[in-house]
Amino acid sequence: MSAKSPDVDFDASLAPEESWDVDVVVVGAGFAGMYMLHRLRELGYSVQVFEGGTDVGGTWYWNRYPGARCDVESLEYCYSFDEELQQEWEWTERYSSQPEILAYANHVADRFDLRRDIRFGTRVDAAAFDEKKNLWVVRTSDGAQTVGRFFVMATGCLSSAATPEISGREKFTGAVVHTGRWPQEGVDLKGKRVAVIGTGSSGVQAIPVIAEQCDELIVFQRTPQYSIPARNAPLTDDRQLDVKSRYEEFREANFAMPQALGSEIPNYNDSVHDASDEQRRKRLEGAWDRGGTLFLASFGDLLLDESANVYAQDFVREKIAEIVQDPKTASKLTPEHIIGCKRLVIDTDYFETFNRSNVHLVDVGSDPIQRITESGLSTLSKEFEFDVLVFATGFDAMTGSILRVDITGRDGLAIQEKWSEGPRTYLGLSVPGFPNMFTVSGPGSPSVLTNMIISIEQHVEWISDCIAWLDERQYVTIEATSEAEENWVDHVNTKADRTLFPSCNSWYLGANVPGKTRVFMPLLGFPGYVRRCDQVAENNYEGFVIQ
Ligand code: N01
Repeated sequence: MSAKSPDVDFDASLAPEESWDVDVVVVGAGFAGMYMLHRLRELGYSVQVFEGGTDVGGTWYWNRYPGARCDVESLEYCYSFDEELQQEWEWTERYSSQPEILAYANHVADRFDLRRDIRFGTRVDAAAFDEKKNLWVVRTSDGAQTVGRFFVMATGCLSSAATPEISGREKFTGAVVHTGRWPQEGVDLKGKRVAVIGTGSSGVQAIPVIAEQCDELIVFQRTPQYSIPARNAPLTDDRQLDVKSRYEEFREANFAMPQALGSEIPNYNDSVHDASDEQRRKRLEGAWDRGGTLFLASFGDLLLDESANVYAQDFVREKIAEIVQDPKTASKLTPEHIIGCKRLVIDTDYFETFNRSNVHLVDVGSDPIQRITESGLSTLSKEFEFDVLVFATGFDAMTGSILRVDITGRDGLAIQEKWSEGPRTYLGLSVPGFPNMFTVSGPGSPSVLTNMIISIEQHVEWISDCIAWLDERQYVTIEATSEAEENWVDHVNTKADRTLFPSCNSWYLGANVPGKTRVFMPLLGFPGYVRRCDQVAENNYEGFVIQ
């Protein structure tokens, strides 16, 4: 196996003999780290959480760009573990805005007194497993070292912002921001010429709001995007009271859904091929009018069969042509790829924004960006000038925030080496060679294909129950076997290969990061996954070596 990562300049033998600072070291104080801390504390464990930001919230702390909003409905995108918490918090809109979600995260931190065990403004740089003492030694950006029996990466799936290497970036004299690292103090766009590179979910949400704030907006689009109206609206008291009167039942129904959400939105299993033109149109129009990501649940085979998918593609293409007034702009905005294989985007007035006179669309798919200049950027054929450059270019998803920590397991094995051919886990929770380390919503788990908060809760509860189970029996280590990992990776791939998901360049596959191995990282299907995790625990953690 590989040698230790060259960046690790400390070694785990620095761990004091048979003593540790805390039971569990947790990395990240987003929704995963916060609940991990709370649950472990309830079980009587000592925990130290490290967080690079200055406060809680994780992805919602960093993604403060104009228009940032959740694409899961607010009554679902919140913790379910505490009945009083879910009753007392009042959501104001169908889909919550970033400020409201961040306020909720702060409320949770206050309510459960979480901050006293979180060291903010502190990144974990490295972590190494001491095989003799069975302890994790964790080194942080403040130069300190913390020793724990267990090590949990609660670092989020979309936390490592990706900025493309474009030559000349350092020459640009205006402001440069990334949507995933938006400054806390905001960016004054009034009277400015703004450029946005990227039209994924972040770009699609930001563009309409930026267009209203700035003088002139240039959108540099490499791949056109399918987007469905969100139909965001104020949340009525009636709806909120209704759900709160039966929250448990509402949650149970959502847990049973493939994505752990949307139980009250029609999900159909029939084939689009069996519907008449009129039926098809009616169903898709209904989903378009209702809004939201479950547009693709209008028929059972839209994500399984390319010839079925075409109906949904054509439907959205027609909508774009209806909304966008200038036919040339409409044509540039019209996607050709399979709908849904890149994550489906939901928007508020995205296509409508291109009817504004201060918004210009540049197709950098056909006329690629060459370099950034002092005053803007140049494509192959043209120069553009602007004052603010916004990168809405996404994330090194699912693995980026794990791989940027120098994690060293048994025999000096570095996680970067272990995952050099793509991430490999057992259950998305555990990696052979890295005993007593867990990943919350790691690659190989349903994570980004579900309501993340619900997936996080399931992982946190599984991990904390596992730690308690080990301690009750006085076991010291747990480690996934290579055989279990092999079977699990096959299982994840087999499920993905039955669908259209692997058929285009998406961040699900790591295709957005140059040089990243192309592997479909999340697992499809929440209920089956939960059953499997429960079964593993019931069978005394089968697939793991326990000592
Ligand atoms: O990132 P993305 P995102 N030159 O990777 C383009 C979640 N999220 O931050 O498609 C020019 O989707 C790239 O072009 P292409 C959600 O899960 C949720 O928008 O690679 N363009 C693409 O257009 C989402 O899926 C919400 O050709 C370049 C864009 O940048 C995930 O986060 C809101 C380029 C990146 O799109 C990521 O979304 C926001 C280059 N060199 C985010 N490099 C909610 O609604 C990249 N691009 C909850």
